[in-house]
Amino acid sequence: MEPFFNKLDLDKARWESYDRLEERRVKDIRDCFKETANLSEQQLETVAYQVYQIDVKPEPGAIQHSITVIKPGNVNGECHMTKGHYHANDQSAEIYMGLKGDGLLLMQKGEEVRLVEMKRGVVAYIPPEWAHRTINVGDDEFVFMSYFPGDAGYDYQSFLDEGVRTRIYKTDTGYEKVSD
Ligand code: S6P
Ligand code: ZN
Repeated sequence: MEPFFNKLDLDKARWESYDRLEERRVKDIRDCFKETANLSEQQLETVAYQVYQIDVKPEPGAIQHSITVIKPGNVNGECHMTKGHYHANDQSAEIYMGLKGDGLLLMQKGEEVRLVEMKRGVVAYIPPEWAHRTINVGDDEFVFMSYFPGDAGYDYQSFLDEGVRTRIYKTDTGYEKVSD
């Protein structure tokens, strides 16, 4: 393949161009939240997050890179978050870099949980075999960039089946962690 580049607008925390935009609405990720009874149609249609993807072939040795934007908001108090996943190729690590806003990176491996506050400039390393999810705990959008192996893949079901050990709720002064 040919070398290529894309420009990152550091002020807007967005690519200037990208190949694909994936949007997930609350209705697409409702199983991630603890309490989902009585959600309005408007809330179900709300966009929780977007992934701006640069397409690279999903091959060993390649490096995928994308920008995720989590919109501010909550579902019955629980902050907007990504679905979260293990990598299907469980030997794949990943790097996240905070670009804008206030987020948390939650990593989980069996009973163990780690949380990293992902402000602008924080670079976090997700080792192989740790599930990972990001959460917007601020009042503005939370944006981060990810770099991961071409053949990492996604295993959403294992994380969903295992269940999350820590839930993050909005408070007047920030957020609180609740063990599940
Ligand atoms: C991919 C990487 C991110 C997420 C994105 C959305 O390995 O971790 O690009 O795909 O943040 O999260 P999720 O859990 O819906 O894929
Ligand atoms: Zn990942």
